[in-house]
Amino acid sequence: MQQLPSRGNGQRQRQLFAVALAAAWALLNVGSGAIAAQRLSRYTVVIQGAKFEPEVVSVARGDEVVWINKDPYPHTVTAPGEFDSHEIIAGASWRYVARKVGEFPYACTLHPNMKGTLKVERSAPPRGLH
Ligand SMILES: [Cu+2]
Repeated sequence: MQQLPSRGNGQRQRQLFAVALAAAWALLNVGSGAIAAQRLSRYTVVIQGAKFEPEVVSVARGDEVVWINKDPYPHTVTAPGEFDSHEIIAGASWRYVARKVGEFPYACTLHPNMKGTLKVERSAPPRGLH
């Protein structure tokens, strides 16, 4: 009689273990999915107050950079000979896929004091260090 409850507990523990295993497996799958999704990243540069924020952005080759103009007037993102957004009107954005490795200083042709730098590295920088 006294052994029955303990046998019941053992079964319950095995069930809990199975549930824990399933949960761990689900977490692992979610984790690897997140890592795969991070392989190509999207970076955002906000244009506000006639400034690029952040001024310097470091990405990996293949990453996408989006400049969002939050000013009520147009700007450009122009690295002569490399890339040129042309006029990004108020509230609009411009997407660029960084395919070429290097360091690209750029400016706004409408406001030459507005400067930024796009750094494109061969491989992804270690996560959490930027
Ligand atoms: Cu500008």
